[in-house]
Amino acid sequence: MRMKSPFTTSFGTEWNKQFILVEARDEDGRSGWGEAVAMAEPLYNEETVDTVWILLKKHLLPLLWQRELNHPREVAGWFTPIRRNYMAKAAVEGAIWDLFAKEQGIPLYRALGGNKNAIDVGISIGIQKNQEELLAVIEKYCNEGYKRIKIKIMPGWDTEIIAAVRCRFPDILLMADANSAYTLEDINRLAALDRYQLMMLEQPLAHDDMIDHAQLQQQLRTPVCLDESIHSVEDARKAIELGSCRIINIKVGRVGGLTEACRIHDFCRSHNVPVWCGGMLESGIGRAHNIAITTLPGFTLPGDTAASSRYWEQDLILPEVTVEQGRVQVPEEPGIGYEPCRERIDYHTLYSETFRNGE
Ligand code: OSB
Ligand code: MG
Repeated sequence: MRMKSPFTTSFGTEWNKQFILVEARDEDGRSGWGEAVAMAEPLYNEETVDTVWILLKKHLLPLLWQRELNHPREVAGWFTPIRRNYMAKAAVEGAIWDLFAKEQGIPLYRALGGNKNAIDVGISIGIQKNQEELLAVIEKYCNEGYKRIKIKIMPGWDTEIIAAVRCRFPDILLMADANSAYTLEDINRLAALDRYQLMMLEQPLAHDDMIDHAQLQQQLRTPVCLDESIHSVEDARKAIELGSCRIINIKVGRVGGLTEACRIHDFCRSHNVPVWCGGMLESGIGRAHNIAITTLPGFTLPGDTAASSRYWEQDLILPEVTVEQGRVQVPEEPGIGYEPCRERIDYHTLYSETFRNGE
């Protein structure tokens, strides 16, 4: 799916989003849907659209056929012997969670233990051509009501940009995401950001690091938030114990699914660490899952779940996700609560394959 505008981060630019959807069907003809958020290139993490396909076909789906499934929470355990490949696991598990909620006749957010009828959302803004364009884009999204502005930073697009944004918008909730573009050698440059009242600085250091982040956090007043470094509740525990961050970004795909996302939420909540839901430029299907998980009470900070129209001319779900005054209403229909549109999905589908229990 072509995005309305390119999205640039410290690791690259995304124009055409390629992704895999998983549809889980039961004997009664109901469907549950999941989205694999891995990108075409292994730049955010090591997974790609191609690796997800192989994992699904050769390793994950065969595990599902081996036992009788009673509850979606069992799936994560069955997948545990398979190392990493979190986004592939999450896509299958998400489809099963949606199907389960539909079979129970309850919204997915209720099945997960959520309790909000609306969620606060912010927006993530990619690196722009120049400062003026960034300021214009921020103004537009502030006017649309988004509750928090996140800007992407990298060496050469950081201190001066943040200073300019802060000068122009003194009161907005503002944060910056570096997607691992810095090292501890940049510590003075990063510490200089303390004067701009950022809500947090997201994943400044290496994608797989917690040690250097702990050292950085010790020297920053600004809270560090980990994104790429967190794949499990064990990772969250270690990060909190080490002091590597004060906030955690939970992405359902990055942690292997909704069950693990709930566990991380529970752990952080009991340790008074605020969490929020990140995004991966999802279609409406992944977006619906993000909305559901954000209804858990520990998601106290606005996430990156923006409106469908921020990304797509036409999303894959009906109705599309809309944002009013920085809030998304949580649907009460069973499952993800948005209807995947077969016609639109078929239009974009390059390849599909059906796998049946027993084959
Ligand atoms: O680091 O949060 C990130 C998009 C792609 C890959 C990584 C990230 C992002 C975003 C965009 O920040 C979030 C969204 O609007 O979906
Ligand atoms: Mg991030």
